[in-house]
Parts: sequence; structure tokens; C-alpha cells
Amino acid sequence: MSRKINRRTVLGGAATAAVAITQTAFAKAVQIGLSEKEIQLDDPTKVPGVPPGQLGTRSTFEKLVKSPSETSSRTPLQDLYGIITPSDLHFERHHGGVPVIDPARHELLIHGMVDKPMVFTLADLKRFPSVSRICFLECSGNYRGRGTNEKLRPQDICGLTSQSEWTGVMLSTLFREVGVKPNASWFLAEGSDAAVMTRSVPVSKAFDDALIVYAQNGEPLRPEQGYPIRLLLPGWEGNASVKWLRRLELADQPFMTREETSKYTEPIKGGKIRQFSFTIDARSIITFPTYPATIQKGWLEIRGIAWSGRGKVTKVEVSTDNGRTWRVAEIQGPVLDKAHTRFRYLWQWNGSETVIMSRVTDETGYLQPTLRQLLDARGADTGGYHLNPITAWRVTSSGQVLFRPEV
Ligand SMILES: Nc1nc2c(c(=O)[nH]1)N[C@H]1C(S)=C(S)[C@@H](COP(=O)(O)O)O[C@H]1N2
Ligand SMILES: [Mo]
Repeated sequence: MSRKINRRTVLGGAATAAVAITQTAFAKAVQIGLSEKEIQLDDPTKVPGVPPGQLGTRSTFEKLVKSPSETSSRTPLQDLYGIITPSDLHFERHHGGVPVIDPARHELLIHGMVDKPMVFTLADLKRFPSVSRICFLECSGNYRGRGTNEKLRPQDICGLTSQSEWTGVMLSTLFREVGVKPNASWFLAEGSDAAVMTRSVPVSKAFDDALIVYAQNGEPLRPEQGYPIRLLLPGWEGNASVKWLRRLELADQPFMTREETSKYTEPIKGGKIRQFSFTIDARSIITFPTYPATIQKGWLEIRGIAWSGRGKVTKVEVSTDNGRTWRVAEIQGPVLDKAHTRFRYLWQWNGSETVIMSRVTDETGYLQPTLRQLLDARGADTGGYHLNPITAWRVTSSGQVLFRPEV
């Protein structure tokens, strides 16, 4: 029996010549087990197309998905272009799930060491001067790569970083409104999810570049990103950017919450623990060619992203000989502060087995280290936070690209 189908079979024979095979019908055909190749599409010039709809769709031919676990889901970095992460592909990390919050009843309380404690509704927040900026958000637990698994994609290794254009109000504006006392040096940020996430943040970050955001890539924040409002600390570990924000309390010392004592701290040499390590260190990763790609002999463009929580990316270097020599890659603008930045490097693969990798330097002069250098500096048992090592990919002589696990 032929598995060829057309719009008539998919639409149950009821189709008339005026009905095109819609995305939905096409998706249905894929769902019943037919591959795109087996589906006989109509000549698109011979049938009317689908009329405009209320929402746009992504092509059924594109399989862009996050890879969810119980606690997080990861951005498919290897499948994306440019520097903005589509909102539905922004990574997610929730400690108590995504709450449903009615924006009309949601309020933000700012109190503690302030002249005038105040409660802001969402409408109040939107009346303040609005600011938009593009920056990345990355979980400090964004590393996987030790072990023996070669079948890891960029998404699996470091998919807990995404980038959006965020819109909201500067936290400094609100702090001036309530009159933060001169001796207030820390503030607590509290979320209204089931985890009631709390973190202490230095007041200096508020007067630097912290935002209370209510929009992402031109639309209200997504529920997964903290609808209706979240704290956004550009360049700092994602955990401190408290989602579903409901309360800020000013004090003259940190609050020592669970997330900054038992969690989100790193063991370092000498039996010590590093605490409040907020800044995301510079990192880069090749996103093409990587597992599961297969390449052909000849010219190809090595592509990737680089970023730093300390400012702008100034240089990216690529090695195509397992780190023996490094060549400067081209940086593709825009180069923004604390933002994913694209790089590319034209490479002629001669068909022999090799290892390719990238490393970034940021505007403070910091150079991305190897895992070995990181562990030597911090101690081998430093745990899983703030690991930003150079990531290497093995190209076999048949052109298969595999992750090269760290040793
Ligand atoms: N209220 C609240 N805020 C939170 C979290 C949470 O579970 N609850 N997770 C934190 C962690 S660990 C990270 S990495 C980021 C993830 O943000 P995203 O899900 O928008 O990518 O949000 C942070 N803010
Ligand atoms: Mo996180």
C-alpha cells in the first residue's frame, strides 16, 4: 500500500479543491507516523494558502524544542540564529513550578530600611520611565561535560543560557521613590511561587543596572520567565533574578537564605566555600559544527556564541588543531554589554580527524579557561556552579562531529 498522502486523505476526503493542506493537517500527517518525505504536498502555486490567523506559527518542518527535565529545560543553541532567543525557547528553571498569577491582583512591596515603604501595582510600575535592554540570562549551574558521553549537543552542555530584549523600570528609579536609607547595603528579593524563592542582592547592583521587568521580546513576560514581573540582574547568575517578584526588603546585611548558603555556593581550595559569586564569567561555545552534525571536506563556517557577565566580548579565538594554535574569529555585531555575541570563523576541513574549540576574552581581559585550569584554581571538588570551560568538539575522519568530554 502506498503511504503517499495528499490533502484529501489527511482531511478525510472531505476536502474540496479550495482547501489547502494546512499546517495542522500537515502536523497530523506527521503525527500518524508519516515522514515529511512521504507526505505528498500540493504544488503551493496551485492551491490557495492558509489565510492570516490570530497567532503566527513555526514551520512544521522545524523541530525546535527545549529539552525538559523535572527542574529545567534547555535552549536549543545549535538550532538558533542571531542573538535573540525566541521567547518560547527561553530556558526554564523553576524550583516550585510555574505559578498562575493574576496581574490585576499582583503587587510589589518595597520596605525595610527605606524612608517610605510602598506597594506598587503593575499599572504603577508601567507609569515609570520604561527601559529596554538586550542581555543574556544564565543559570550558574549551566555546565554538563564531565564523563564519557560524546553525544551531547550545545543544548545539553550549556542550554541554560538565553537572551531576550527585556523591558521594565530601573530598580534605581523605584529605590529613589521609596528613599533607600544610606546605610542599607543589601536587599532581599522574594518570589510568589511555591518555592517562595529568596535571594539577597547588594544595593549597589540596583544603582548600577538592575531592572524590574514586565516585558520580554516585545510582549508581556512569559509565565515561565516570571509573569507579571521579575527582577533582572544583567550579567549575574540567573538564580538571583527572582521571578514572580512580590517583595523587596532593604537591610544592612545579607539575609543568608537557603539559596545563598546551602545552594549556589562553591567549595574552593583550603576547605572554604565561595559565597555570593554573582558574576557570570566569560564563556563561548561553538554551535556549528557540533554533535549531531556531519560535515563534508572543504570550506565551512564555524559558528558560535560568546558572552560575559562583566561586559562586552572583545575577542574570540578558534582552534582547529586541538588547541595547539589559535586564530582570531570574526565577531558579528551587534556587540552588546553582558550579551550573547555571535562569532564565525572560515575553516577548510581537509578530511582528517581533529578537534575544534573556541575561547573568548572579555573587556576586562579575562580569558576563558580550560576545565583543568578552573579545577586547579578552585579545587577539584568545586561542585557544579560557575563552570565555563573551553568546549571542544571532535571531528572524525568520516565527518561526524562529537562532543569531546572533559578529562
Ligand atoms: N521565584 C523564583 N525565581 C527564580 C527561580 C525560581 O524557581 N523561583 N529560579 C531561578 C533560577 S535558578 C534561574 S537560573 C532563573 C531562570 O530563569 P528562567 O526560567 O526565566 O530562564 O530564575 C531564577 N528565579
Ligand atoms: Mo539557576
